[in-house]
Amino acid sequence: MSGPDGFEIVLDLGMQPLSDSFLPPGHDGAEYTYPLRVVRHTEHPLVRLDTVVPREKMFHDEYPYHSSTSTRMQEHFSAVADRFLRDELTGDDPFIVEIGSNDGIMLSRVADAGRRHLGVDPAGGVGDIARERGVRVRAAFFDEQCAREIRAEDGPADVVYAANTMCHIPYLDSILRGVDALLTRDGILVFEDPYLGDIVERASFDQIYDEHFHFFSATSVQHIVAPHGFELVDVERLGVHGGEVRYTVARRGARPVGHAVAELVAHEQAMDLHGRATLEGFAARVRTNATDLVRTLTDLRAEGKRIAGFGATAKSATVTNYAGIGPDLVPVIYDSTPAKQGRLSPGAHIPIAPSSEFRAPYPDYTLLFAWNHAEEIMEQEVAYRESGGRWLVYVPDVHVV
Ligand code: DWN
Ligand code: SAH
Repeated sequence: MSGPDGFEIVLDLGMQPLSDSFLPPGHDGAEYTYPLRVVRHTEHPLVRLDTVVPREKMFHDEYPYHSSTSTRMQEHFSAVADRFLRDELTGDDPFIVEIGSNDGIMLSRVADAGRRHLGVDPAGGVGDIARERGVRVRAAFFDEQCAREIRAEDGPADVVYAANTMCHIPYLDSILRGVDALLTRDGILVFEDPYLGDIVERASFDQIYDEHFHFFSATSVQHIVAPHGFELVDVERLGVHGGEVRYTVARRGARPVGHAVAELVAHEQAMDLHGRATLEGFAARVRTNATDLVRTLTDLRAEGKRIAGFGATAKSATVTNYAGIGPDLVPVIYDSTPAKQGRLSPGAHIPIAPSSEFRAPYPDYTLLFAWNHAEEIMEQEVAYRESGGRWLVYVPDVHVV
């Protein structure tokens, strides 16, 4: 199957709604949809979506994802901030810019330490929360133009950081020109995103949705940054969000390249991560996984079991709409985010209820859409397991916990 220039389709997940577009109750009008297809480049190590959804449709003032809903993620980002404060923001009046600062989960720590910073995020609602936490925010899409404006107003940055945002941005050349304009001579660009190697190994196909445009690897990041005079100098595998990698990029020659880079590139070569056969094997597992999930839910319903979902994640839009899971199989999804509660999930129209309502009488089985926060959620909801309730997870395959 052919895709955009030089790309071929490896997985077609059909027409999909916007993953973070929760609908008002009773909504029965049309929803914006786009074809969700994963493509690989036939010559270069690049795996991405083939269709660009206009950025304003996804990221706007009502963007409902609040990063700080997870305490584990708060800890994760406090540690990130502490590391920057210790290792990078040490010179005379250092400056850090974060792309996709959301509700200030990382920068609030930098603000507390009194260091010069700027968060850039087009989502006004979460931006206001960040401001309340003392974070300086610019409501904008970061791109070359925005970077040049920041440079003119604030001077060069020692660090440009982005978590779960770089992979959301189709226009990476503009971003990298902007980073080039913004960074000091030995400044660094650090970004962390879901790792293609983990997605393939775990068949975590719900990482594929409108907002996740690129599926990065060490090899692909090397390829993407090189034309801009940058090189990948460090990689770290992270356990958060189901498996991510943190990439550190510097101007070519400005910093020593760590051993971890060659090791991860070798791992990707050994698994032929970008190869057609590998990605087609992944696509086959995804289809099996979705079929198994629907069969399991259908069987449980036929036995009269009560089912619910937990975590109205962006990821769950792909699972429900690709597998065909609606309120008949999962009548409700519990979630702690006020902006999602009382609304309907995109496409599948499953009602979202506050997670405080997840209590006795409990459902018999709960489909954990937020499987990446399994430990945190299962700890919080320990009474559910104790009362005989069971968690149902679909990554890396369908199983009961
Ligand atoms: O990349 C992205 C990541 C960082 O966040 C964005 N494109 C959108 C979003 O993706 P997601 O919605 O799949 O992220 P999460 O972090 O898996 O979402 C967890 C959901 O579960 C949130 O809606 C909050 C909810 N939750 C809850 O109800 N109780 C989460 C926790 C930890 C809880 O205890
Ligand atoms: N960094 C946070 C938020 C991730 S969600 C975390 O890891 O939890 C992705 C965020 O990127 C959203 O808040 C979205 O509004 C923002 N975003 C998307 N495109 C952007 C761009 N071009 N510039 C800045 N922020 C962007």
